[in-house]
Amino acid sequence: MSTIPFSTQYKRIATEEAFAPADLIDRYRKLYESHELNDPGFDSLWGFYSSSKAARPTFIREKLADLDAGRIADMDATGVDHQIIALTSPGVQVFDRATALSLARECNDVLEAAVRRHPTRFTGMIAIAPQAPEQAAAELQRCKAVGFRGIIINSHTMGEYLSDTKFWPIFEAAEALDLPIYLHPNTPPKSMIGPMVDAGLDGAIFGFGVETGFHLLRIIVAGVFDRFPRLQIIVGHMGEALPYWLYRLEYMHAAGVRAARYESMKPLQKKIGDYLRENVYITNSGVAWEPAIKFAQQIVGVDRVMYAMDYPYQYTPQEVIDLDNMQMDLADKRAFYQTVAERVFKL
Ligand code: 1DF
Ligand code: MN
Repeated sequence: MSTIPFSTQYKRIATEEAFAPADLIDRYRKLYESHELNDPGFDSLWGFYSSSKAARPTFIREKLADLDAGRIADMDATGVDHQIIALTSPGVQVFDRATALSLARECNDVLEAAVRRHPTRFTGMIAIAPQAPEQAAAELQRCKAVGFRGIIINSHTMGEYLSDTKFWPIFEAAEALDLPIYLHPNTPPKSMIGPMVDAGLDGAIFGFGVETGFHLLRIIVAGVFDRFPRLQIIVGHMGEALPYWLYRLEYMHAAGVRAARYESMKPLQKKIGDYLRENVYITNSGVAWEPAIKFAQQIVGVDRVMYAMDYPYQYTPQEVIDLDNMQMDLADKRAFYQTVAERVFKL
């Protein structure tokens, strides 16, 4: 039972909450032990979380697999009314096409059943295999029909980015089905991660943000939102720092385009900030920090910033108290915790 007197002036909807069936974690452990993937980021992340006996990874393994009483008790203890749940990173994006497709389907079935058991507490996002874009689009259709309200993609897929047009059938389907894509972090690919691992900076501490902010930027400068103007992408961790970069991004993008410096860098219909304000939602996953949240609200608007706990990776009850105590108008706080998510996920 909760001993914390949580504010009841709004619902708390947490939008980047993770799960993983125990057998997927087992597959991650075996994939790590096989050294077949040749991905130092995966080895660093799941070499640790799949088998470390330390308290935090043990807690996380147990909680990832729980889609019933334990998870709901933790939500009750932190005043979280509703979780938007997604398969943990890197999802099925580290397996061969056939395995990834069948695993995505299996994991989606597990999550769908949990949402059916706890419809007032859980909403699901769809795991897909970007390795097979056309089949992934079909899985979106199947899952939307049974109640899923978003899509999870864990950044790069074996070193490839969604800015590559071969992945655009996924964007086309997401736009047509009106399903937002949560572009969730992954560790950087082998081509980028080089000197991060030896410094311990490859994971959620920094590498995740570099990789995922970079990925969203690649999507923007490739013209994805000009081609799919109604597409909506959600990014966590305060927009993976892009709001803070925005002035420089716009200045240097315009300069690069004017000078025709890169063949690939074409003019865009809008400024980078316009895409952030029209096609991107930001969550505060991992960042329970008032100045950063207010800055994002100032840059993209109060109607584009949402709450996320990143359960079970950041199950820190004090953070809910800190966020409740932000010096912010009640209407804006309600937007942050509740009403933006209600609109985005059609709750
Ligand atoms: C971690 C953080 C792992 C996040 C995650 O999935 C994750 C972590 C494997 O702390 O290692 O989703 N996160 O979003 O901050
Ligand atoms: Mn996360």
